[in-house]
Amino acid sequence: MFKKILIANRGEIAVRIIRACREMSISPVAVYSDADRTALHVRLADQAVHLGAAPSSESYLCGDKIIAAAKQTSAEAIHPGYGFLSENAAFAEAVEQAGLVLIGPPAAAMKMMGSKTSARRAALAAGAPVVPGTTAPIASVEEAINIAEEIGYPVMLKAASGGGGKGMRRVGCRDDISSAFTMAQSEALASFKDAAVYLEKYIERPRHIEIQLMADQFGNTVYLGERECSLQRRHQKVVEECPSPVVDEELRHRMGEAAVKIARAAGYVNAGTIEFLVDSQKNFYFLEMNTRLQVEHPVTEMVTGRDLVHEQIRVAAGQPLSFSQTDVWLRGAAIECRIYAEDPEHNFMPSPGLIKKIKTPAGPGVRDDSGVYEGWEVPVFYDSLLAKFCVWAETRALAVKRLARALDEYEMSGIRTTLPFFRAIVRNEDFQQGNFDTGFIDRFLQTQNHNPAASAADDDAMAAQQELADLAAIAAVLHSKTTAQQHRDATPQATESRWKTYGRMAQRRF
Ligand code: MV4
Repeated sequence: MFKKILIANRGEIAVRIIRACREMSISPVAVYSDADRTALHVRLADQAVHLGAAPSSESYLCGDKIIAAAKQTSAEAIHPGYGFLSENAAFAEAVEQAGLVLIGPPAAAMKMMGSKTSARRAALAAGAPVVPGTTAPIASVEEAINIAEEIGYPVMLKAASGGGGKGMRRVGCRDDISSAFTMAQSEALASFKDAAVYLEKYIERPRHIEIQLMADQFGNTVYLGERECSLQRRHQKVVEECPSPVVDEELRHRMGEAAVKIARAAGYVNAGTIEFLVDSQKNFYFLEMNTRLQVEHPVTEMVTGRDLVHEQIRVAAGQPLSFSQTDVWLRGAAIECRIYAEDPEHNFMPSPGLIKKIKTPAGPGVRDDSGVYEGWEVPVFYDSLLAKFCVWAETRALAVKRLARALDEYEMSGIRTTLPFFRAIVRNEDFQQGNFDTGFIDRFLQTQNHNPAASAADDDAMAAQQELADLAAIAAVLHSKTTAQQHRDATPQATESRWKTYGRMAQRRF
């Protein structure tokens, strides 16, 4: 087993991996940027190596600096977490070249799944159900029209190098395909430096359900149930759960077997996730594979009782998985809320700053994977995920009750967070019934009296802000000031008071 592991990440996931290291008597090494000198992951590690300036391009994305830090500290392995370099095949190869172990899949599997068209080919070759469409990029508008006629409208144009919703265009009829094709191509080029787009049949109001996999180097590939990830806002997950309210034993078995076949076809080792779209008739279709540990892995851990990070480390060290398929069963239900430093009253604008106070819920069945502490200033440079708050209970209905109770205990002040938004979601009857699809959050926000005109203006502003990533510090401040004013001008009073009601309800009780 490894004696020392370098964690090439920050925030809550770095803390999560440090905890696994401690439990396995492995010494954890942190890395950090200028903005993270006092971050929680740095405080908790045995050693910490400074990488560079605050922007990720100067720090957490610098593969060579990270490999040098591992060598310098005599770490034998690198855990990349999620995001940053976690799905970068060139980094995986460089780690191996340096004589170190990457705690993740082989570079070849990362490459195969990184291209959506080659992932679709792999899934088809494995005999898994795949969304009908092409397995190669589309060369011309004529070709797009011919294929769309064949599979039937509506269709979806997607970036071959994409994922996560960028460069994606729904096309309802033949008249719209030419301009959609041009726009999808230029968006794909701008976002992924690759203009290639392909075509899929559009699945109406799908649910997003994914299968968690673990594979070792001895050919054991095991599925650990599914996660329901349909609750997303702008292609970002906000609530995830295990199991899915719509998946029964039989469907779980079929989806699990399909996922294992795809992983085997890819020569997959370590933790991975197969994403499926599930339609209203419960047909499931392969969408893409994520070749990393995922943000929402804790709900799977709570329901299977398995520690995925322990298993990742074991497998990377050349040991077999500690369990087989027959050892995996699901008990109870777990739900996760992603607590972001964002203001739900103002279209989820980033809200970095000093955390004045934190009170974390406790009691039966709760887990808080946090990367922050009271008195720390949340930097503007990175994803604003502060903590993943999870509950477990014997049934989904009890987990929902427990979530409502625990969210009311949670206090975080000084910055705006998504906590009030979750307090509202958990009181929604359709959520309580498990009755939702990928369009639920948008519809929910509309019923909360959200002002569409104002939010469109915010969206444009947000896109502009992304391009100015290096000026984020200045942009975010100017931005929130101006849009806050816009909102005061444009938003009906009812919206704000609704959110505040949930906040006050929580505060009165404690
Ligand atoms: C789709 C789809 C419908 N049909 N593909 C969005 C993110 C990307 N990973 C895939 N996405 C979708 N692909 C076909 N053929 C609908 C979505 C989609 C979606 C998927 C999962 C979770 C939330 C979503 C929200 C809007 C659209």
